[in-house]
Amino acid sequence: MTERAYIGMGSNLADPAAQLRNALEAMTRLPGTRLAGVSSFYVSDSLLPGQPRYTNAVAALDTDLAPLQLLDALQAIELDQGRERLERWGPRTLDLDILLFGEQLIDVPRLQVPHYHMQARAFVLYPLAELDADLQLPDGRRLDQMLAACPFEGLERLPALQ
Ligand code: ROI
Repeated sequence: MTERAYIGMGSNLADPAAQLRNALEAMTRLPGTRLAGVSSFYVSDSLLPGQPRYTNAVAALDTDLAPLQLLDALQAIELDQGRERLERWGPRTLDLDILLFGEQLIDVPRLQVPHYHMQARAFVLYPLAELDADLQLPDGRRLDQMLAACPFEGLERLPALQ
């Protein structure tokens, strides 16, 4: 069965926008998967002080992969782009998070969907809303209500690529 998954993307090292573009290219090559949409790129300060600024975006994938297969594939792309897990929450060349996977609620040690922190993160919610402003989460929360509680403040939307 094909499911619509939303992927949160982030980078704050080694030309972040290029990291995101490479990751999008890599996601188009995933088996049984179609890249259905990409948000604008947004730049914001790190939630942790002392790190370089992040570039973030959200991608929509239509995929026949199972959730953990998709997670494996995304982690392989992270590793391929030089991600080293040196410290939790540390700066990273590429972070790919499954935010939503169809209507599924997933809670296993490797994967929690909807993604835990998405409701508080403007750099996730605003790009997600570009792709589907009417989105309702499988736990009943509505994206427009989450946005109303999460100021745009501090986000800088980059102009679209030509
Ligand atoms: N801050 C921003 N702006 N974007 C991120 O993707 C991001 N990721 C993180 C922490 C360090 C929490 N801060 C972030 O993991």
